[in-house]
This record gives sequence, C-alpha cells and structure tokens, in this order.
Amino acid sequence: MTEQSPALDNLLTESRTFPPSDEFAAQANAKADLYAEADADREAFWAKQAERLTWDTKWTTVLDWTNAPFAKWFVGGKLNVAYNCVDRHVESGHGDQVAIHWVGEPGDTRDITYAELKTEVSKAANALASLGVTAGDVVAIQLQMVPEAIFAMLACARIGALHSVVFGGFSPTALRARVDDAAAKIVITSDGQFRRGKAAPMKANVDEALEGAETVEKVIVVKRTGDKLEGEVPWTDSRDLWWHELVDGQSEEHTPEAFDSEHPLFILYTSGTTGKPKGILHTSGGFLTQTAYTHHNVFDHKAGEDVYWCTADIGWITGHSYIVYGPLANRVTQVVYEGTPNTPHEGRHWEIIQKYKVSIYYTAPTLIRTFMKWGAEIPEKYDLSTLRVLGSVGEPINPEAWIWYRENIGANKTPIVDTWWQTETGAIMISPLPGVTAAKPGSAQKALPGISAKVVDDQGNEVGPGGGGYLVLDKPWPSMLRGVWGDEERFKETYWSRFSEQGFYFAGDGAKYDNDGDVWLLGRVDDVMNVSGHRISTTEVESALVSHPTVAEAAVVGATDPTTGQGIVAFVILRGNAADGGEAAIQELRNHVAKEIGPIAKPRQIMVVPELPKTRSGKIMRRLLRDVAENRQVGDVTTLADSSVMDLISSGLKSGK
Ligand code: 6R9
Repeated sequence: MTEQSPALDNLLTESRTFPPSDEFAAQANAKADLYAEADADREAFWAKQAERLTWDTKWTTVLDWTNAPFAKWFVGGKLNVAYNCVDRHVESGHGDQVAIHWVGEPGDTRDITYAELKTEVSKAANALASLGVTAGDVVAIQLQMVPEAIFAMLACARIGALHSVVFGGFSPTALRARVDDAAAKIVITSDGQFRRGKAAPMKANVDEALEGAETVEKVIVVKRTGDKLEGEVPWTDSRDLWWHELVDGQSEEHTPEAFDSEHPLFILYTSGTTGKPKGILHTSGGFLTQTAYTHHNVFDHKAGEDVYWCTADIGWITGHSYIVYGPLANRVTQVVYEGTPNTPHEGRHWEIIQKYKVSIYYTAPTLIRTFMKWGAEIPEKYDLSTLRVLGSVGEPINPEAWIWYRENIGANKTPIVDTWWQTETGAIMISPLPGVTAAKPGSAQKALPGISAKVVDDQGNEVGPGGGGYLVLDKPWPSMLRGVWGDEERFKETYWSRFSEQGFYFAGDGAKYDNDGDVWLLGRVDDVMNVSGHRISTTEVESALVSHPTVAEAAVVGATDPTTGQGIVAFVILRGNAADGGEAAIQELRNHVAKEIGPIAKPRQIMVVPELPKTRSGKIMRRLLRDVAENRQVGDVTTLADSSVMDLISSGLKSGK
C-alpha cells in the first residue's frame, strides 16, 4: 500500500461536515436524485447529458467499448466544438453577454462578448486555414493568459486542428520535445509576458526551442509586451508572423465544419513515471459533454447570472476543461486573469472578485495555503459577498486550508467542492455536489453521477469501509483519454495493465474509504510528485540533474511542503573530479534543472551525498530518502544492499558535507 505522509494522516481524523443550506439546495442545478438516475441507466444518462450540446448529426450509439481500452462515445455523431462554445450563444440571442472579463497583470482590461469572441475565433480560424492548417494538423501554443490563447485554441477546434498547449513556464528544451513528439506545424506564442511587474521574453525562448525543428512551418507571435520588453524580438522573416498582421485582416465569417464525435480535439502533455512526458489525447463529443455536465452541476453554474473564475493556467488541463471548453459550452461569463496573485499586491484576487462580482471561484490548495500565509486581514478588506460556490483542485486539500477557505473567503456559508480528476480523465470525476452533499473538509467524497470509482487492494478487490488502497475507475466515462500520442503500448501499460484482469483504469493515486464510504485521496503512488498542483516526475528531474557534467547520480523525492503540497528534494552524487558541492555548485544545479524543464521543476533543496540507498536489485529506495527530506527517523533499512548507506548519508548531512 501507499505510504502516507503525516500531513495526510491527520486529514483522516477530520469529522466535521457541512451540509448545504436549505436555500442553496433548493436552487441547486443538481439534486440528489441525479445519482439514482445515472445508476438506473448510465448510457441513457450520458445521452441526456450530451443533449446539452448542439449536434450537427446525432449519434447512433452512446458508447462503443468493444475495443477497450479505446473508447468511442456518441458514435456516429458530428459536431463542431467551437460552434458549441461560441456561435450558438450568439444565435440564441446572447451575443452581447460578456464571455470573458480579461484582466491584464499591469491593470489593462478587456471585456469580450460572445459576438466579439465569435469574430475573433472566426478570424483566427481563417488565419490558420490561410497558412494551410487543416483538420488533423497539430498547432503548438505557448502563451500566457491572454485572450489570444483562448481564441487560438477555439480556432484550432473550429477547423479540426489539434492544439498542444505548452505551459508558458516550460523551458525551450521541454517545448521542443513536445513540438517534435506531435510534429507541430505551427507554433503560437507572444513577444514577451508580464511577470511580477516585469516584461520577460517568450519569443526568444521559442526561437531557442525551434532551432532546427523541421516540422514547424510558421510561428505566430502575439504582441503583448511591445516596447516594455528590453532588447529586440528575434525574428525569422520567412517563418514568423505577427498575430495582429495575420489575423486582423481576415474575414469575420467562418463556417464551422462538423467533425466526428471522436475527432481529436487536443493533446496535452503530462508527466508520467518515466522521464518522457506523455501526450494525452482527448477527442470532441465526449470531452465536451462531460466538461459541460460537470461545470453545470459541480459549480452550480447559472448562465447569464453567475460570474465564474477558474484561476488555472491554460497550460494545464484545468485551464482546458474549466476555462475554455466546459464553461464556454455553458455560456459562462468568466474572469481570465493574466498575472500572479500578488502583483501588484496580495489582495489582487479579492479586488478582482469584488470588481466583477465573481460568484464561483475555483482554485488550488497551494494558493489557498499561500493566502493563509499572507493573512486573513487581506481578503477581509474586500467585498466577497457575491461568492456562492468555492472549488479546489490539483491535490488533496488539508482540512485546515479547507476551513480557512470557507471561513475567510466563503463567509462561513458557501459550499466547497473538492474536485478530484486528472489530465487523463479530462473532466471532474469525484466531487461533492454543492446542493446535495454534506461536505467533509479534506475528502473529495463521491464519484459524480454517471462516474464509477473504487478503492481496491493489490489484487483489485474493493476494500471495505475504513480500508485503503488504489483508486481505480471501473467504468468508461465520456471525457476519458483516448490514448497517449503515438504510443499505444504506453497507454495500455500505464493505465490498463495494473488491473488488466478486471479492466480497471489505474489512476496512480492512493485512496481510502472512511466509514461512510466517502473517498479520501492520499497522493500519488507512483514516482510522480505534485508541486503546487503540478505533476512532475522524479525521473524527469533526475535525468535533468544527471545531464549536468558534475553529477554522477541523482535521486529525487517529493517531500511534504506546507505551501506547495510537495517540494522537490534531490540527492546527488557528484563526479569524482567535480566541484566540492558548495553553495554555488548547488545553485548552478538548481538553475540547470530550471533550464532543462522549467522553473516549476527547480528542486527546493539539493543534498550532496556520498551514496544512494539501493535495494539488491539496484532500485533506489525513495522512501528512505523521503524520511531524510522530511526530517524523520529513517525507516526500515533491511532490504538495502548496504544498510550502512543511510548512516553515511545522515552523518554526511549533519556535518554539513
Ligand atoms: C486536474 C489535475 C492529477 C493529479 C491526480 C492527483 C492530484 C488532483 C485532486 C488531487 C486530491 C484532489 N489531484 N485533484 N488529489 N484531491 N481534488 O490536477 O490534473 O495535473 O493531471 O493532476 O493531481 O494526484 O492524480 P493533473
């Protein structure tokens, strides 16, 4: 079974519950009978959810699971995803409704109505088509949170091209690996981005990434920082185009073509247990159905009334599913914010909530803990009374943070939805329903209506109340991944081989039932760390470290961190002739990892050690290193090939070597 960290242990002793108020329950989108309805006939239930969308051709079969684990949902159906997120709202008379209240970091703002969104997306679609982009092509997007990022994604969807969004903080090396893996034809980026009040280059990094990249024909550059950016924007005349020059002159008319329900919508890379990120593939009809369904029910979203804000970045799945697709399909009015939460001051989020009267706010535990650190007196200064639903995603939320969130942001009354899901699941899977569930701080509680999840032991048998094991999904769901880009074997191996006999999807998370049968997520059981809600594999960081000339060997663990959930702690053995492991050398290694992967992967701490603890078969025992990283008594060392290694490590560290 999974090793529990102390922080998670105390989470299981939480016993308070918070039922919704009668008032909230009465007006809620989701009522308790949704569970029974879904249980009675799952496929009929999902067919009904798919009716939220506008289909060009209706499907003939709800689910084809004959070629498991490759699912097909709404087989034979045809739709255009961008039409569903944009045009149909204009056609139904809501063209003047604001789709996006965009807030730039320096304070500039832009309100974009659905009519304007339709124009922008149509022009961008025409622009891509003019460059020869057609259905099935891959467009890589590395952009900060500017409206063009959303226009670009929807423009791809509109013409049937796949987008592959690469988080803006990823290094040139990481971008290049993703561009090559998917053979991207176009890259969309910006000149620079505002970060904590400063303009930092983007295009220069993209150029570095694309040196010699053979598949890339054009690079489209959104002008964002302009003359605020120091130095020239590097430019290749034959390849580079300014977004405004390319897009502005395009026709505002674009007829969306209907694509098959299973037409690929996007690829999004995520860390797995090996060093190479996996391109998770999502398709159209099922993905949009489940993101729209969950956005409606989990956030209790009311079109035309609510103002919604999901603080994720579009570089992650949360941004795809809960900024772009689900919300826009549901005719949301939402805030999109470009910057960091403490620029120019630590009340920025609350100021934005007050200004736009945000009613639904969806963020990550790491940020909630940061807000806690900054102090409750900051949100106190703002009017947050419009908030009526709060959400959390990305990692287990500790009860303390949950309670703080409810008391200080939610006026002690808003329901909190702790939503468990993954890049691979595409949409929320386990979560309370805000008008139904008596919420328990720290638990994601129950699979949503239409979804089936179980906690099982090593043999795949469901554990009883109070029991712990692995989280599995035992029935296919509409927004499930359809594969790993270009690697069928890896798809089967990673997700479907662990419980192949039972045909369960293995999520990679440890979980536990409490005595009421509610699910508590306990963190990853594989070598994937969760830092501020971002998945980073230990192997990825290890290979970045050993690619540095001074490093002979490296082992990386995720150690419990009060703010970021986990922090990256690396143990390195330096080469014989290498530097002494002093401050400067360590700093260089940290920077090296940032350069190889991105600043989010920078180890919190690097310890130089003489040896690493290994089993007789040569496997690094990360459990023991985690003990050291978390300042605990080192656990059982009997399976080590050389049991004195841990003494060597501990004494070396104590003497500061
Ligand atoms: C949406 C997203 C997925 C991993 C997942 C799990 C962790 C996400 C959680 C949670 C406990 C929650 N995770 N939400 N753990 N409670 N509410 O975060 O996708 O970036 O792919 O990460 O995040 O470990 O397996 P992704």
